[in-house]
Amino acid sequence: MFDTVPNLQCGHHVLKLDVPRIMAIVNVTPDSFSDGGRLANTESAVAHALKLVEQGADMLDIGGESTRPDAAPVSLQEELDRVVPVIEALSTRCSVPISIDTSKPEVMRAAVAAGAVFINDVAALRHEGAMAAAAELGVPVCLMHMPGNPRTMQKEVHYDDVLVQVRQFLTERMFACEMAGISKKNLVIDPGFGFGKHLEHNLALLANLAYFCELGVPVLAGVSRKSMIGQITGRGIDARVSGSAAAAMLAAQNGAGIIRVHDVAETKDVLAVLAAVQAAKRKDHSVKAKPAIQWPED
Ligand code: YH5
Repeated sequence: MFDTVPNLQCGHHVLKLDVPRIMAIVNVTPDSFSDGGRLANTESAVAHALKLVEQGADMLDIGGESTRPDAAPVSLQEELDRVVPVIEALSTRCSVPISIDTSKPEVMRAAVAAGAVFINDVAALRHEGAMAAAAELGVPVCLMHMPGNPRTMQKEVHYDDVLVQVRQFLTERMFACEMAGISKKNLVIDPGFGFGKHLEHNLALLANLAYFCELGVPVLAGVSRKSMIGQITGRGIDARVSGSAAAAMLAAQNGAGIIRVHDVAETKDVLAVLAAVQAAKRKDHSVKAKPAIQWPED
């Protein structure tokens, strides 16, 4: 599909995917920034978002609902009250496209009216009315793989072949979008790291991310600070920056067009290192890497 460079038209912004782009996470949940009430919460979320743009974020992902299995569900009004003021404030003050992280059609509509130009839906438009809302709004959409819903997804995790099954799911959702009148040019796909997956599945997805690029739309990867990084490094959530940066580099190397992260400055650096090394890669030599230590039987 992409002979040249895939571009995502996000409102008046063009997100050029010639190099991997950084989507910065902005959680607008009461405990994420402050406990000083709604206005203080909005102001600190906006300040945090602007700082992430300064660090080099290529887009902002604004979310008002936690997707953790144990999180209390957030009412529609509460989610609107959290995200709409933040999007309104940012859309006039910031230079990068704003994504709304939601599964609710009403939130999609209000967010786009407030200035969001991208929909990030972990439920891949399966909620009632979400597909129609996205089609009507005409902005790009990220379809993520998640078996069941956030409360059930980690209950019975089993795949015969995680790559094949996740790709099958995403192919079906892409087809449903096409049927609803959403152009393939407006689609992004995401294997959904940590959503209904164990470590072995997350590793298989990261190692073989290029398998999803074959579907001909940009691939988004979100590994930042997730438990897979904790399981590999043995570190708690606040000490997963290096592990997350390494995983971001691997995702980019394996074809991700957009990387969803908390730590923008650190991710920017690892992607710069990757780009510099990739630019130096010689096309006329096929140099095979050898393991650092070779055992006698090798
Ligand atoms: C994603 O992968 N993830 S919310 C648990 C953590 C840390 C982070 C235990 N929304 C994705 O970020 N949207 C989320 O530590 C997403 N892709 C897309 N497209 C979960 C999250 C997180 C969960």
